[in-house]
Amino acid sequence: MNYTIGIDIGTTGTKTLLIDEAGRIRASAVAGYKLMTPAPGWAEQDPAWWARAATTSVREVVESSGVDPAHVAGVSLSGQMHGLVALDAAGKVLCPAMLWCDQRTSAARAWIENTVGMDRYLRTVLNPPLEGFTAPKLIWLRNNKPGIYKKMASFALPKDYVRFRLTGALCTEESDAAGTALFDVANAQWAWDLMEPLGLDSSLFPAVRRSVDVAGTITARAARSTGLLQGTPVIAGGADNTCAAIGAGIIKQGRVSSSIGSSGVIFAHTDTVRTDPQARLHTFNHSAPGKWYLMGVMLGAGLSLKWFRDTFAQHEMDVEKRTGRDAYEQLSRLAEKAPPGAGGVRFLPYLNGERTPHKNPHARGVYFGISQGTQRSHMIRALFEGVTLGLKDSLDLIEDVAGFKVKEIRATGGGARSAFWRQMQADVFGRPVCTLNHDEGPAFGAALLAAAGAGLYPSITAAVNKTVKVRTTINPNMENHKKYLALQKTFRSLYRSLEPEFNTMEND
Ligand code: XUL
Repeated sequence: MNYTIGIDIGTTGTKTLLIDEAGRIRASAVAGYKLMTPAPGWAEQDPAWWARAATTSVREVVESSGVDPAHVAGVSLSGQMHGLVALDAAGKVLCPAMLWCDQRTSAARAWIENTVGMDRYLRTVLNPPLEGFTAPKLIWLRNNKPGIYKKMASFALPKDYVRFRLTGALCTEESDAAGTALFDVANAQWAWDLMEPLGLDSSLFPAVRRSVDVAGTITARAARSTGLLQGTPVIAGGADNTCAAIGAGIIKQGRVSSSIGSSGVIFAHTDTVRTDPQARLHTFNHSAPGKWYLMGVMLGAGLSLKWFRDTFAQHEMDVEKRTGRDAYEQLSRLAEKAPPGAGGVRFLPYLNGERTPHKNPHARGVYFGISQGTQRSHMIRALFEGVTLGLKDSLDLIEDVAGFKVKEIRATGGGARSAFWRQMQADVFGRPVCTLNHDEGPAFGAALLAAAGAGLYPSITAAVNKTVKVRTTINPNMENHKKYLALQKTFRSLYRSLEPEFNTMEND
């Protein structure tokens, strides 16, 4: 029997899976790390934490599975997108990595848009240089840390940095390169014609592979720290969203997933390049070679719930400590007690600004409609509803742009574990919501890329067809759906009314 390993470099931790060639999970390990927010809107991590988390978790799965390392056919990685790891000529990290949820780069974004012109930019990159993307981070670094920028010889995306540490070879691959917003998405190459106007040296940009390509092999040093054999192939891998999509079987036009983790994502596979004329959706390269996807991203999905738990749910957290009963589970039980519509309370889930559909880093969270009769259960339900309505905004846009009607949605991520939230998704979307035989997130997709890349399967499609199956289908309650359609109107008009306030608030 052959085995593969998938490593997902997430925002709150790294998850590693060891699977057999039939897709069965033999071992899994998680290693957490913190998120640094040294200033409002900043989000940073030390890339060394990722590398350490990857090596310790790989060692753990190799040891706990009892699998002979000689039978590990390949390793691959997935990771949080858009991060910037600045490296010097010797491959040393020059400063903490700026992450996807870092919002400090508004001035750099505006500079890029004015310098190149949005029409020209969108023609090649197909996506605007949003605050969280890598492009404005590079410009921010040049403007604000010129000493570091001068020493920078190349940059890496988070999982590419970890692969570099495992193999000694630095490269990226199409799905993560697309998220830099410096990539020619239709032609799958760096957007070379934009480098000159932006003053970016082409030598900074690493080689681009396909997700299924062998990108290097485990070095002697990495072999010592992970327990793998030196020479084990390391397959390029993909962005966390494409790997999650692969794990959910989204490798065919018409298939769509909703993923609720820290961020919330609606992901639709497309066989051809499709773009939203207003660039509210992202158009990026899939990890399935030669394919693309449309994606709507909300920045504060699970994060909104985490904020509520950490700020207002001390009681539930105490109960969790005493009894082991998950605080989130307790909160969703409480939300269930309130009726759809949450007694008139509305929640706008824009704690860290929003990408889809508003592209506005200045948007903020809002509770609206609180009355004397409002109870805690209403507040919590309103939060679940606000996040789910935010995802519906992306779903509606995707249907418009992709030109097909979404028949069912595959639910993934932490949010899919709650039966209450799955039913709410079905009711808000007005479509059946499915769960899958695996819900291991991007690490599973990365392990499948390793299987395809190492030749255990002829293609990633074959690997997915063999290992990913729909397990359950939840049908929408159409009565509730009607209510949610009405609610969606207020949800949208509230944002529109408040937009001017959001945009000036920061100056107060
Ligand atoms: C996608 C995005 C997030 C991160 C989180 O554009 O920014 O989903 O990849 O891991």
